Amino acid sequence: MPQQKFNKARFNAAFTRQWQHLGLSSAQQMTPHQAWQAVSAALAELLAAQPAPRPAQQQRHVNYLSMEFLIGRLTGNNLLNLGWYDEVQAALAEQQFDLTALLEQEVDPALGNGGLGRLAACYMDSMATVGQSATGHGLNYQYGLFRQSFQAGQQKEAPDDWQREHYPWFRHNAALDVEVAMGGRVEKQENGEVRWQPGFTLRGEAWDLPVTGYRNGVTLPLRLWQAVSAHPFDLTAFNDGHFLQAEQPGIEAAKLTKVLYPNDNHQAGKRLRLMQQYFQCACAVADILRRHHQAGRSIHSLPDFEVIQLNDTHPTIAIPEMLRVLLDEHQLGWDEAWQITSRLFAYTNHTLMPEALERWDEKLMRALLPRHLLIIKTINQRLKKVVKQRWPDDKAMWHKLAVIADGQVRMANLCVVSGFAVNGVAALHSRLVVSDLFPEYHQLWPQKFHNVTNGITPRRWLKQCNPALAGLIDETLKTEWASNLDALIGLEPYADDPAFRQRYRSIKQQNKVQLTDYIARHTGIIVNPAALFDVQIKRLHEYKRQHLSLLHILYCYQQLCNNPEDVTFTPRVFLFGAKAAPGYYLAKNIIYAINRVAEVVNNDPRIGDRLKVVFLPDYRITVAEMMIPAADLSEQISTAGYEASGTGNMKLALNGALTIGTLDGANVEIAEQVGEENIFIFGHTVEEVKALKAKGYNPKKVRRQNKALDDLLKSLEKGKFSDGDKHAFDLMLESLTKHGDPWLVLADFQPYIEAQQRVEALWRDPEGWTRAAILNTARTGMFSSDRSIRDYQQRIWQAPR
Ligand code: GL7
Repeated sequence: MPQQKFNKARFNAAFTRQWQHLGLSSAQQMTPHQAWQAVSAALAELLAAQPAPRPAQQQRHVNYLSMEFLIGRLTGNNLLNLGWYDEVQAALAEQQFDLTALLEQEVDPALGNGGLGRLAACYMDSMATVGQSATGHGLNYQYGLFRQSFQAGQQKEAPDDWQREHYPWFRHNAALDVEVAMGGRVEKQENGEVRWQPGFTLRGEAWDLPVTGYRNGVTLPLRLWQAVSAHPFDLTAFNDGHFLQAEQPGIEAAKLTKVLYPNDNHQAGKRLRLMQQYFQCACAVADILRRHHQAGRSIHSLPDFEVIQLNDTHPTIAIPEMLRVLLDEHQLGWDEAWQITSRLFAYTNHTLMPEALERWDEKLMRALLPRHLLIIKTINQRLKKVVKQRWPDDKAMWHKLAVIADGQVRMANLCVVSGFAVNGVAALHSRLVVSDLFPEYHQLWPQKFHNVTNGITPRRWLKQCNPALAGLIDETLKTEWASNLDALIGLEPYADDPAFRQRYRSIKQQNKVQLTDYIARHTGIIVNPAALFDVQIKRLHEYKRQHLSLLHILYCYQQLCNNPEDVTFTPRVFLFGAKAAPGYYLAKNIIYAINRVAEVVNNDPRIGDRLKVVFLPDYRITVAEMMIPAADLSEQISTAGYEASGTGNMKLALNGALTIGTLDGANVEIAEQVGEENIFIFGHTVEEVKALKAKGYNPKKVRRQNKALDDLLKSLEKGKFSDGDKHAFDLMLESLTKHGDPWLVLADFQPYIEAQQRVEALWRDPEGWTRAAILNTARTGMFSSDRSIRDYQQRIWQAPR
């Protein structure tokens, strides 16, 4: 489809209507925020004319189900994708508005926690860009991920009311509203059939955001479902005089999509969360079937036209919901319904960590979704036959593979058993999904298992966030690389061109100066933009090991304290951005420790600007967009085997930060791409981690044998960074020593320090460093999410034959 041309007259007319609606007599009377809204609403109106693509021959429509879409600010991104930025800027300048300043008015829609939610957003962008017919289905949370601030070094959380009701990009289409039932019980009828008598119903409203493809005229809907009461006012209760109760259902319904659960890689197991999951799935399934019926197609052909991609197990309940509709509403027999369902669903696994693999209490599920539980039981009984046939008399095996066991419903098992495809998110991770998580399922159905390595959209994560570098690439390659990231390989020869290196380096420098200003404004800390910017940005989690970096900071500090005149010391700024789940106390203790150490280091007059530690508060997409282009070093230091992929690692490498990392997740593939001389790999491998644990890992012994490490830990234990408080960092320190150091922080300490010394050696050679940085940009084209989407198309989404 050709990209619509920007129509200035239509834009101006739409913009004018916006301020007229406000009852103003001129555009200039708007506040900056109102002006941003007016621009966005005017653009949304122009976009509404852009049609969604039809599926190509043999292409299925993709329904991407995710409880999180961490989209970030939309207005600037849509302008860039449409190619209208300059024209809109000029049109607004005629009315004395500065577009760049207006775009700063937008609050991030933070409808996700971290990597998993951001991945869903990148995939929407790429599906639109490659012209894949698709709908994203998520939830329209009133409160996104909490806002973070620090008080005396401790994380404080505040609600994130992002004002969804005034968000100008939304379109509510009342024709798409659906009713969702929950609770109640199932009754056996005389003919033996079961009937679900739900306890209450809600209404789901479809709020669509437009996802624009890159200059191809495509817009896809990101459909965020919002719960409202189906029967806002109970008249009988009102007439009975129960005034307050009369409004009760409305209050309950609105609660449902009030807030995003702030956990990342961890299941909370709350009733309201299960309600959210089911609500989203029921809305999505109804919507998919509505479209299918409207196209005049038979229910049996559903999997020929539609595929449902489950982003983790959070939307698994869509599987029994689909079966329920087919069985109870379409009156199909089990085999027919199963035949349809089992060709529809594909599941992406994003983690191996047991605490993140969802299990729902059977009792809770019975209370909320009694009919669905019965359906899951039927799936389980049928599975039992298959397992018994393959492994006769092996009770342990059945216990392992069952969908329901020990009073719990195992959602990942349900996905593998009922879906036609399962994929991991990086090569190493997909291998571990087969070998460690589902080896027996793999024996039963090897053809179901795939890998699709994650990706990132080069539009937001290079073109938009790093315009200077994007400009240099444009000028050098003279080709459209933003929708063909493999073209970056054309930069390779320039790594040896001193003039190009000079320009590349000065762009990085400018980006660092900009970040330096931001840091000063938001934290008051003055950092030296010539220092090495060492960046770790991701959720705060023990397995990601921000505390390993903290030990390195202490190591550097010690070095300087011992030898304040050391002229060979590499000046560094350690930059962190991370939120901890509010109930994850150990993670919050790590934040506190970093902040307290920062306080001491940053204010030590002997140190000056050679060492600074900055924890930027409220890390979110907008902050990432500023930090990534300014990073020199990318910290990807998780315990091997635990970071399924990572995507920040890709964004940083693409923008010319060198990675220091373990052989974990997509780091492995980044190393393959950029070459081992352009990355700093260290630490125990997956096999070594397993072997060490098997033989009995003793962190105390590691500590005893490493004096420097012992000294650093002692300085924390003795209160050197906490005004003498010896217990300030107990949670963190006890995990490292008393509780066996489950993430092998101490085991990887020495290799990490040595890798950091290799970093410093290269940093002392600016030409060599820049060369490596350029090669990182040139060789990370495969991490475009366009490539990931094409992999999904070829490996998973093909219409069944
Ligand atoms: C995650 C993984 O931890 C992360 O490594 C991966 O990049 C991301 C997207 O696939 O998914 N899994 C998970 O549960 N969360 C993630 O970010 C929250």
